[in-house]
Amino acid sequence: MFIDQVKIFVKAGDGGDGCSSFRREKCVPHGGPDGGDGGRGGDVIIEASLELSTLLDLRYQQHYKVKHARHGSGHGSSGKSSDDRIIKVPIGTIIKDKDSGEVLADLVEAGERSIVAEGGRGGPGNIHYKTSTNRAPTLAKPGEPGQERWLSLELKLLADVGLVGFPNAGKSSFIAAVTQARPKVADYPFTTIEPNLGVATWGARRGRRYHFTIADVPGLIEGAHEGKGLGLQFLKHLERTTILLHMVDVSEMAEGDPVHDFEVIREEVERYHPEMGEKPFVVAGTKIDIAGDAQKACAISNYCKIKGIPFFEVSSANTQGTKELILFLGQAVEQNRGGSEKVDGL
Ligand SMILES: Nc1nc2c(ncn2[C@@H]2O[C@H](COP(=O)(O)OP(=O)(O)OP(=O)(O)O)[C@@H](O)[C@H]2O)c(=O)[nH]1
Ligand SMILES: [Mg+2]
Repeated sequence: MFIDQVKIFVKAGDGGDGCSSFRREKCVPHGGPDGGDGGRGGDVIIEASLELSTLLDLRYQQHYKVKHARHGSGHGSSGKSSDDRIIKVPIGTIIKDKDSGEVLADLVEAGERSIVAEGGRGGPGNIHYKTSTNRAPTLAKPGEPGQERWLSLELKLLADVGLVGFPNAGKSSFIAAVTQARPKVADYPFTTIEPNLGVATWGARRGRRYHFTIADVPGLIEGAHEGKGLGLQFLKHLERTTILLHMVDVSEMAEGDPVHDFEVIREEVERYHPEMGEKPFVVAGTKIDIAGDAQKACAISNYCKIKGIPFFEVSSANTQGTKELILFLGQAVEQNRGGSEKVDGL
């Protein structure tokens, strides 16, 4: 199950109390204060991990508490600090304080961490309070409490290219053809019910390979921006993409008119959020291997030419046209990243 929103409660460890005690040894009268400090409470830390793709685990476990640190003791012994608690989340997780709504962190790289609740400091023992005028202080301080709060976590996938199109347009087949991802592909609508990510390798320069990530989300239908179908829930995963790839079925047996199909989806994207409408986009006519007399392909190709929209014909079945499209997308992504060197296609 793909879960992209959860609320969790975090409580860092309380600091241990400082100890008030006096050295007692044979033949050492008035041994002086020897109460040690309390240990430090462990932090609660959230870390982005490549191994996770959903926040599902956090749905099952909602409370994360770190143990109280140990108190200080005699003979100047400090209490043991409690261990930090590390919660792993997928890359692309945005952490907010639930009450204030403040964004605490947006974890965009593997291994990136954020301390979301700080452990309490240990209280000093009476060993620290000896002065020339007070040689036998009884004062020792309690440990500070660990921070606690409710957090809301939201996953917004990080991908360079987002696939949009009607159900059955061939989106998952495309990601399967050009990346290592192996999503389910079938000839019925809404085969994909959760996003898939894949990495496409498109270029090379001086021994370095160039990649970009593609997000395949469930198919859209008319009214998606209002929540029809699975659209709304998943369109947000395309918010952080650089470029959208509209996929339109141009096969002989496709039911719709390709230009109409494209316009419907385009409108859904634009109505979802103005920023999504401003993203650069490309159109791909899919299933070109079974396009028959290519009437549909010509219709959408001419339409794109008039509108000045980049257009590609592809087949995920025999990979016709996929190399050109991947090169185009790779160059667009690289340009967006600020790369200025010439990268050769593979
Ligand atoms: N011949 C041929 N069939 C294709 C091609 N691409 C996809 N198909 C077929 O079209 C059907 C739908 O493909 P999917 O990749 O599942 O389509 P989708 O857009 O991911 O569909 P949803 O997940 O339901 O939104 C499947 O039966 C595929 O085998 C292609 O390039 N050539
Ligand atoms: Mg699919």
